[in-house]
Amino acid sequence: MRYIISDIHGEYELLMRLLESISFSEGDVLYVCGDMIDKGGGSVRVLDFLLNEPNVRCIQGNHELSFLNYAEAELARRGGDYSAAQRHIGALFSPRENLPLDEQTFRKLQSLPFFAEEEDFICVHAGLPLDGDGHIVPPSAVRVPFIVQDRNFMRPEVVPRDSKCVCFGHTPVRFISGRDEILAYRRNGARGDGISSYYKVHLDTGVYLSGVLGCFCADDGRSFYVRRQP
Ligand SMILES: [Mn+2]
Repeated sequence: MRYIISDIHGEYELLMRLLESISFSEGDVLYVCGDMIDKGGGSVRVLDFLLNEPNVRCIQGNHELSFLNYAEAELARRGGDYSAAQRHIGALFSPRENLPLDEQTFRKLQSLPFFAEEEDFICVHAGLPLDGDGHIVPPSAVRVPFIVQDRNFMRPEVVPRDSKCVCFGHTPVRFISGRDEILAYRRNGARGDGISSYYKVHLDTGVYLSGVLGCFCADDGRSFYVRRQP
């Protein structure tokens, strides 16, 4: 099965519990719509896991983009010597975690794309612009700041008229629906269960506010959640 998630924000334990709850295994693929890091206490472990797992496809969100801007400046200040910069780079994450981000994982993070596209869906972090006919502008033609920071695409009245579903996060769904649940916009007259039966899927359950982390199955349209234990 193909699963899609967004805005994990350093919640390593919740991510592990979520993958366990869906019995995530070799035959599955997980798509991650950015903002894997910051806020929660497990950013390094989240990156170590996601970027080194063969069946996980990640894209950058605004948090990865700004982390890399800072980290690349630290690196340049030390003549590109990663081991000299590593302590300063690690200090960007929660000090409680206190784990080094290894260079190989850092290089993988630097090379992450800003969108992932499949036959039936496109993943971006925040959104895509629509043209005058309500079709999405192809992600390869959209500027990076827009794709990771947009706040228009999340509005319920913005409905892309394309055959591919657009999956995104960035803004907690609760600010739209009042609920900490994935918001999937079903196509008028859609019959199937797969993701092509949806216009767009808003995935950010605002885990740092709600304690809820969820993912969406692109093949059967089901949502799965885990909750932080009190
Ligand atoms: Mn974001």
